[in-house]
Amino acid sequence: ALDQTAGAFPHNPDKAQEYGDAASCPHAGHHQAPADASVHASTLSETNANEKTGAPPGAGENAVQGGLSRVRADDDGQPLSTNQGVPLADNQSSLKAGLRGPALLKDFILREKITHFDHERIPERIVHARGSAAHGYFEAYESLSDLTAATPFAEAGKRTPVFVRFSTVAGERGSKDTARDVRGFAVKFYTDQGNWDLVGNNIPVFFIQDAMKFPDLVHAVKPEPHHGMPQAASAHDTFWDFVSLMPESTHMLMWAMSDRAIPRSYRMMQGFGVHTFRFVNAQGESRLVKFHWSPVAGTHSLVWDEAVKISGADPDFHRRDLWEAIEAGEYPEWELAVQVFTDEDAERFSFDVLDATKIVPEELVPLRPVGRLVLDRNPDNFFAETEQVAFCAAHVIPGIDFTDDPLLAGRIHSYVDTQISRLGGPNFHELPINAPLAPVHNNQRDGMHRQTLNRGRVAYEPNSLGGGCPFQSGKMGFVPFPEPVAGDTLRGKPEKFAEHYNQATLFWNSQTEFEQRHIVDAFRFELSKVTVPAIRVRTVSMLRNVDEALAGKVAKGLGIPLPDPMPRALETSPEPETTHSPALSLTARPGKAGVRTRQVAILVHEGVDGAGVQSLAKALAKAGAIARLVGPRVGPLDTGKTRLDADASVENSPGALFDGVIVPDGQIGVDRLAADGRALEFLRDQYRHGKTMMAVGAGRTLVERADIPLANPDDGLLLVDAGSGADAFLSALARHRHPERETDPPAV
Ligand code: HDD
Repeated sequence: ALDQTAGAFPHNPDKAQEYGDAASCPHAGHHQAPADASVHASTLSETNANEKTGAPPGAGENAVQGGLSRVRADDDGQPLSTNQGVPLADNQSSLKAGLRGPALLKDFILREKITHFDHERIPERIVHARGSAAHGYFEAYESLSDLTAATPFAEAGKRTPVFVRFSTVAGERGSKDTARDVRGFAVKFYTDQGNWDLVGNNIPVFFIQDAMKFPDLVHAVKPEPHHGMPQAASAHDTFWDFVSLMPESTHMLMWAMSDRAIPRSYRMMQGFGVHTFRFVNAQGESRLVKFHWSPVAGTHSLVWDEAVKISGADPDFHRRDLWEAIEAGEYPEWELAVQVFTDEDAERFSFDVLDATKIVPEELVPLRPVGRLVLDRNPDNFFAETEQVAFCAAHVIPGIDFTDDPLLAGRIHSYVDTQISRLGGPNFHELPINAPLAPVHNNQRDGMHRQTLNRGRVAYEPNSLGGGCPFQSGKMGFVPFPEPVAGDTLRGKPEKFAEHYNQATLFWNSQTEFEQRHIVDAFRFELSKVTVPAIRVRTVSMLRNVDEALAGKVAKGLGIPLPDPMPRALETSPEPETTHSPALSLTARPGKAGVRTRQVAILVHEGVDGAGVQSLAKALAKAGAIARLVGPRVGPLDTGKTRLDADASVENSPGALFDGVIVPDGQIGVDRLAADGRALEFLRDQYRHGKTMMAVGAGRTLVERADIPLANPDDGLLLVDAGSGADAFLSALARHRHPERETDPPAV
């Protein structure tokens, strides 16, 4: 029998295991081979083993395994060859009859190269096409074996390798990172009992309650089918037409119109499993569970004007940020917390936990931290890993089970199905990035692109010719939670699913003033892009059921009278347990990273105080912030005694890309900067976006020239004397943003 005691499970004390010997063979006790393996497993060619075929796999070993090392390729010091390994003499010219003559059909080298190139693209994901990923590990804080048999939670300190992909939803593969959109947060755990994929989002609820509506939702938000516009945007008629006819989307719309939908970084957003899942322990007892990832760096967002400008200045803003942080050793980290409750608790809630448009407020069920996720390695190859990774909501392991959430039900089907066309067949699980580290043994065979060389004559079960292998593991395997089922076969929804507004109101009530302002602005912006007036009116009528002030402000912003509230499905709504949940505000989640990895521009020109710039840059670096010298152009600048090397320019790196700015002292340099409209625009954007700004000595002139009001400077606008200010700047920067200076319309 398999040894299932917690301590006997192999650990993954670090990610190196992914490539090491430990990963290339099954762990002792995880597979029981037939008593005499040679009788059943050997083939006639065994004795002819050579370098290519290798030694026969050891007892119970799976050929697909071996981590990623077996497929890594390095070309260092190697000659060019064809795909058949034939050395290439000349990679410059096609084969011709005479130097000016026709190219020849027999040029198999040219044809192989072009043919491969012609097929280098695969279909992009129908949703979540644009994304970025990284490797890392999950580490459990403590054993959760009383709650779940899921092996990543087996004991304190246990590490499970993971691959995590973040994404936008609506945009195509090459679209901008900073679109207003939900972000995917998909985690593949390579556990020692198989792969578990927690395929979540950065928003804890969803637009719809039933998978039946998913294709409609996606068709509505994607570019409109007649002209293919707009790209990566929900601000258009079809999206708002659909959601305003689907009041169940109201709660999600509140989140999607909040700053949550424009995160500052993938490293600075929460993640949620969204659905209610089940934990099942070794005794078969079950609790309901919700999964929450919280970033150690805090949950931070952009503001809309900034997101728009970043999308022009650096469409790869989030991809670059994730990549650079990991390369710099600033490993992004999240804490996993669970909300655990019983079926009886769930019965009592005013909402249905099977309804993915609802959260379980933290006031009802507190969060219990259970482990941490660390991303510490960038992929070697974007296509082979980030593009070919196949997440699947159906991938669960013993200890984790589904609930009857009707949105989840559709997902359990959809993901494998979509990979079959996206990745070209049923063997996508053999791609190195998808292959589990746990052994795979079954009688599934053949199909497109099959890698495994299944040995022996037996491909069925039961069998006697293979010694009965591979065999069922009974209770040691995945046993579904025996949830009782009752009821007629019908299409419909449970009663509590009909309440659509309580939690939208809860979200609105829990936002601070500036967050509410941003929500109003986002509705106004999005609906202003809608061309059919009736759709605007319908949306505002829906918002009247959330909050009168919200609806009033949006109506005013659109220049329309307040319509009647949309009729509710329920005459009397159930009383919500809570009407205010502070945890729903971004301001409740500052994180612990302070200024680490924050990007600060120091504007430089010939004639600024070079020594002052250097000492500020040093102080920033010491605190873990990243100082960039932004000049009129890149390259060395003479500042008198010191020479500064500008690594960015006001042309290639405008103000929206930075978390803060410093204008150094030195009148001559500052005057030169003031003559450059881009430097003034840089400061205006920094001001408008609520960034931390500091002017040292004569640097003040530049701020004045940019028409930034200095009469009552807020905490994020510092005017200091030469040689001071570094500490004040750093503590203002740690506040992320200074929304108190915002006005509508912006003053600057
Ligand atoms: Fe989905 C991809 C998350 C509802 C069908 N989904 C996809 C990805 C994420 C999510 C993060 C990208 C995975 C990656 O990085 O490769 N999806 C969600 C969440 C949902 C949700 C949190 C609601 C709670 N999805 C949902 C429904 C369906 C799908 C209801 C279909 C019935 N999702 C898919 C898909 C995708 C996908 C079509 C596209 C590419 C892929 O799967 O691999 O199967």
